[in-house]
Amino acid sequence: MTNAAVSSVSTSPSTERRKKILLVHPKFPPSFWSFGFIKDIGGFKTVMPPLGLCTVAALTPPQYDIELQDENIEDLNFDTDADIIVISCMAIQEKRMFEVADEFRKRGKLVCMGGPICNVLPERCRPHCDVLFEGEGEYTWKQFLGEWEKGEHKDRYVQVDKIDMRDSPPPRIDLLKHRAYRLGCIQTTRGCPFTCEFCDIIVTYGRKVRAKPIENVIKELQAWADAGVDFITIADDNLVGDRIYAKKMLKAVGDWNRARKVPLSFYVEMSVDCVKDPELLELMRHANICEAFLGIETPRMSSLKETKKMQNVATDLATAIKIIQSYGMVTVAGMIVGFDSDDKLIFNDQYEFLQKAGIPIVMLGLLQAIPRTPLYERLEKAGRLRAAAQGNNTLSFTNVDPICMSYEDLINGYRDLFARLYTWEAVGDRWLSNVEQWGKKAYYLSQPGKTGPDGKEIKPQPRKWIQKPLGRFKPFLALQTIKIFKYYFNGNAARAKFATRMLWGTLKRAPSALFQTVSYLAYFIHLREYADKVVAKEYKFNYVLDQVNTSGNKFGEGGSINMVKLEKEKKEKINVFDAYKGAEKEVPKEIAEDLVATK
Ligand code: B12
Ligand code: SF4
Repeated sequence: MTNAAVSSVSTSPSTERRKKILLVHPKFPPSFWSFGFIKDIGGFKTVMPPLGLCTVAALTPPQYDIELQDENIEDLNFDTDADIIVISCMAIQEKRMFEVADEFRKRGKLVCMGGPICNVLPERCRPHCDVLFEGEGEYTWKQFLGEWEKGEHKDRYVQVDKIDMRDSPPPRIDLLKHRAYRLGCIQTTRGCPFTCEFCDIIVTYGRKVRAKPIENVIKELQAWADAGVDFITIADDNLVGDRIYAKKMLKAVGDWNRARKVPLSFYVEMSVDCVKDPELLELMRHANICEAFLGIETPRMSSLKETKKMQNVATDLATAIKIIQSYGMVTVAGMIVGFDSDDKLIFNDQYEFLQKAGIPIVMLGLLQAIPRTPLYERLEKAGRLRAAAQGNNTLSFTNVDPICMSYEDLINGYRDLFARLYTWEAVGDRWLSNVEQWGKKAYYLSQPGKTGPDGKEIKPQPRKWIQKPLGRFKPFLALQTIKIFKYYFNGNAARAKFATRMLWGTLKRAPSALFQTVSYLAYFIHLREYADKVVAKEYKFNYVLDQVNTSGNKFGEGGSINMVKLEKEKKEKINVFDAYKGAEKEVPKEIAEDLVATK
């Protein structure tokens, strides 16, 4: 562990009473993922709990009292008797985070900041906090508390070396008001072996995949199940970054889950190269993974090569999607426009690809240069950063100067494509195409020579849809269905036509998935409203850099510890095989070949 201290600060802690720590999660602005437009229908206040804060709570020794306030579910109480305030969030919450921090500091509170925003924009956080934490908190938080107790803590702690995941305790989910959240959340691994140029994950969490012991994963799942939660996000950066671990973990999770009366259903994020491993896909089906976010980015090979997403270059993307869907999953695509190779034709290319692949949910973003990433460094050197970075890449704004078209053409093209993708007709086509892969009419995608877990070649027939995506029956679901139908059948002909087509189309293709379609009808209300009310609007981001240290660059970014450079300095060559260190003998021939192809 390497910690960089900037200066010592002496604040004597109170010794009389039990000390208290208040953990604060600031409010999200409306976003693609906020589900802000359907909170009423869904009966939740926000999508997911702040796992980082629950982890910090679990790292805190028992002699402290802890309270967690999530502003996404309740108003914050600034008049607290807490000794320490911890604020953690993503860059998208930046504005609110700083307001909240300033308010607590006005009241004389010691404010600590950590989380994804501090990992990439520490210079901007600096003026708003007393103690700044960069990187994973498993070691630095305990170090800080020990030093604070003695009145000699520092004002900055940086975790450079990656932590051992065995030292990451089960998050304190007992602090949460579970009913206010749509989903629970666990993390089984951190890091990803790939090399995508724009990605901050490999900067913060590294390219060597580190995993939690599988027995801890099951314990965490049991805790969520005991809390009455049915839907879980596996918040791994790439579920299949280490396929050997992923298989063992999914087998254990599947066995545990299928033994339950009503299995939990899972949402995951993973790279499409998983398609080359049918055993892995079969285990995902067994575990009851019902939705998968896939980082596809673009159908254009030149853009994929430019951004070093080699695992996608080596994959037939449209076919890969159909195969993944046939294992019972709804697919979500992460797509990006604005690569250097993107000209004005990219908007139509993206549309054609997404409709052909039939990916119902598309998170279409603009290429953004996140500080500390290799992309940021390249563009900074080339003088192509046009503004300060901000945390939401699904707004009509980017900090990158494009090459093959003007900035205005890029923004307008992005907006038009977003709107086009979320017309009722386009959504209906993509949804039914996905559902088709669960039904009898699924056109079989053979994988010649590929064998299933039983060692036999996979037979050319559709897989039965065995997913259980809906959780336990709750009376609230009936009310929810009424609200969804009210939205679609309230006299608006286009909506009614869409909903009828979705329901009837599902009945024809995979009748057992009918209620799955009903629940996604709610999802599409949010996405359609987001397209109309947020993306379609002009977005201006004029960042005021008052008090920010701009010695690194004029945007107050990147001048601090640069993890990419540090990693390079270590001269430790990282390659995609690193995830398999110590288990080389277990790497099946076909995975090894695939990894060579994606290096
Ligand atoms: C699950 C997840 C989501 C969930 C929501 C999670 C939530 N709480 O609401 C969903 C899918 C909805 C989501 C959405 C988005 N997400 Co998201 N998400 C994640 C993911 C995969 C896991 C988050 C998590 O639970 N991590 C596990 C916890 C334990 O990690 P952690 O919070 O970072 O905490 C650790 C350290 O940061 C540190 N720490 C944190 N706080 C503190 C405080 C102190 C005092 C200390 C000492 C340490 C410390 O210690 C912890 C343990 O090591 C991360 C990737 C990742 N690996 O984290 C992306 C990530 C956080 N998301 C990201 C983004 C960009 C988004 C979106 C803005 C995308 C978009 N364009 O809409 C949206 C915004 C959300 C919204 N509601 O509007 C980025 C954030 C980039 C940044 N630097 O800000 C990440 C890093 C992924 C990425 N690289 O692209 N996301
Ligand atoms: S596959 Fe995903 S997590 Fe891995 S480097 Fe690429 S963008 Fe980052």
